[in-house]
Amino acid sequence: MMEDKREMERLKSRLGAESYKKLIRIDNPELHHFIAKYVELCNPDMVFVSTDSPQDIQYIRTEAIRAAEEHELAVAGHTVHFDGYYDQARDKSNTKFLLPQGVNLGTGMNAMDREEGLKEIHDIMRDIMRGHQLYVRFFCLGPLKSEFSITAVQLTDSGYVAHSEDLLYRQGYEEFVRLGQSARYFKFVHSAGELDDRKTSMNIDKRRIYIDLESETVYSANTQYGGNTIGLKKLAMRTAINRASREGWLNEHMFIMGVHGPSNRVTYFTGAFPSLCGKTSTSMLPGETIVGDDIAYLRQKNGRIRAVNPERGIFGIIRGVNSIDDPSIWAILHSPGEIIFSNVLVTAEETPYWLGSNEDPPQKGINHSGEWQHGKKDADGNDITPSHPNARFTLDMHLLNNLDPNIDNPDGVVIDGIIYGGRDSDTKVPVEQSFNWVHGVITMGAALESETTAATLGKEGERKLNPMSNLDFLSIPIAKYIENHLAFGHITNPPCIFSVNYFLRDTAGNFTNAKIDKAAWLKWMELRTHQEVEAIETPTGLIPKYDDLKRLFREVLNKDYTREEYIKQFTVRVAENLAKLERVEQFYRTKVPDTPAIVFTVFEEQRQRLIKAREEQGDYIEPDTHA
Ligand code: SPV
Ligand code: MN
Repeated sequence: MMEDKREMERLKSRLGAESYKKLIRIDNPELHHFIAKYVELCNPDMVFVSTDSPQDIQYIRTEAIRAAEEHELAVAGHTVHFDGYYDQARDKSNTKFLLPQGVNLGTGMNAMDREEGLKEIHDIMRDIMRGHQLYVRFFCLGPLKSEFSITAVQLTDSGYVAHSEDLLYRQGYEEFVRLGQSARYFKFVHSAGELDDRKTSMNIDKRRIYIDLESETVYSANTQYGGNTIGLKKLAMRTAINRASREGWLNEHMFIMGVHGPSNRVTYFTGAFPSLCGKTSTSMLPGETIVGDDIAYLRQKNGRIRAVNPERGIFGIIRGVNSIDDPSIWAILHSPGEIIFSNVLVTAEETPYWLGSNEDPPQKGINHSGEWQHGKKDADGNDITPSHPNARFTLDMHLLNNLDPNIDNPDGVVIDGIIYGGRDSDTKVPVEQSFNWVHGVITMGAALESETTAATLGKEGERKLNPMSNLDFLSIPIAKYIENHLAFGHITNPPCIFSVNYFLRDTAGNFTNAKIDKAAWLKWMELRTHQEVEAIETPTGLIPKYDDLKRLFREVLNKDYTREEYIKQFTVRVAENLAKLERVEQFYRTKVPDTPAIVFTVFEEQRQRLIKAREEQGDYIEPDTHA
């Protein structure tokens, strides 16, 4: 691409000598043009190009505070940020793919005509940064100098977004300099838009998140909530899933963790869980090591699957973090270090308080609704909770003491186990292994259901199908996505696939497990990947033997695990499993054109196994009685 001289002159005058010099160290005319285009369109008062130097990083953090998008708290390094009262979560209805004529992602995908969408978002973004400073930042999704990784440029007029990304992503300026014109980067343009006196986005009616797959560019306007604005998180998921599908790898909504087995062996697992189903807390279990809590890039290499975490930080749900269930994360959240709290309550002592913490709830403070006191109601007459249920903490994982040493390994880690988990009160046993890759992909991944919680809009306890917990982010048709998964296992050593369910209840409605029991399930799965424990074959998969769990509960949790608990938890509930099959199959038959035929074959085989078992043993089959 020829550099347009006049455009570059204009850009130089907008950026100022120093930022301009930083930018042109990157030899990439297309990138220069992209930045010039959005500086002219969005028209910020100032532009700051960051090279990731300590001074530049410090500048962004200071500016976020100076512009009152963040406020300092009592503990050194802690700040708080508030999103607007109606801007507290991912806005699914205004998040759309811009698709050219003739491209269709299938039912359930929110999409619109590309030309129309580009015009609309460019109209919305004209002069949108007037009065603001624009930050230009470069990142690398995944370890530096790795074939997994993707470079990305973020334009944002929010110091909070630019600062959050600093904690969550690997610095990429030098990577852009190194790659020059060969960089194949994602582009993100974000503006919080006009701000009110609390520095939150005002024009929520013009909130838009538009994804242009063709140019791998995402536009986000009139919003601040991280899931809508932090380009490298859920916005990059959309562009990366599409790119991955074209290139033959997978981008999953999965944690990556090292499970520590006998004799210092470390076995790596990924795990996909919908929001609020225990994903972060599993990846942070004491005694194990974390590579990532949210997103994984997976590639086949020499007959194995390897994975990297495109992120390096955590944007985690803070609700429910307490000193008893999560002592390590609790300690970090109360120690000096760089942490951004969002949408928590700030007390008179300038400390954060959140729902489900085991401190006494304050009677007043400042929260996402402004000045708050106990009993405050919103415009619709609803009680305002002290902190928002989706309040978050943002930190760099290097603050954790259980960070896995392979976090920055450019070759990733070898994955031996994949876990699918959902919130399921009445059907699936707490842990189960699939018979093989195809059975696991289809009956555990593609059939992943989860019950909605109070934290999401809509009726509580309603079951929703969420294939691989990735449905919200798919940028390819569901059938194609399932096909890609099936093909991905065609290697010498595919990982074992497991399902877990931390939420199974007994007939009286009580949970059959303690939260922390997942520590034992993980150790069992670790042993299974090395074929070091036997399993019992049931119609739906392979479950643990009592004696193995008894030993593991003693070793891992110092708990006495009774045969009664085991039977309650691992009894196969035939009718419920048949009903689940029915629901899931119905979904694929009616909503997913071109579902691979094997999906229905595998469902049918499972159904026949369940029916046969019921004829022989009844509706509830205790674990020790399988034929
Ligand atoms: C999730 O909801 O799955 C998250 C937070 O990880 S968000 O960034 O909003 O997607
Ligand atoms: Mn997530």
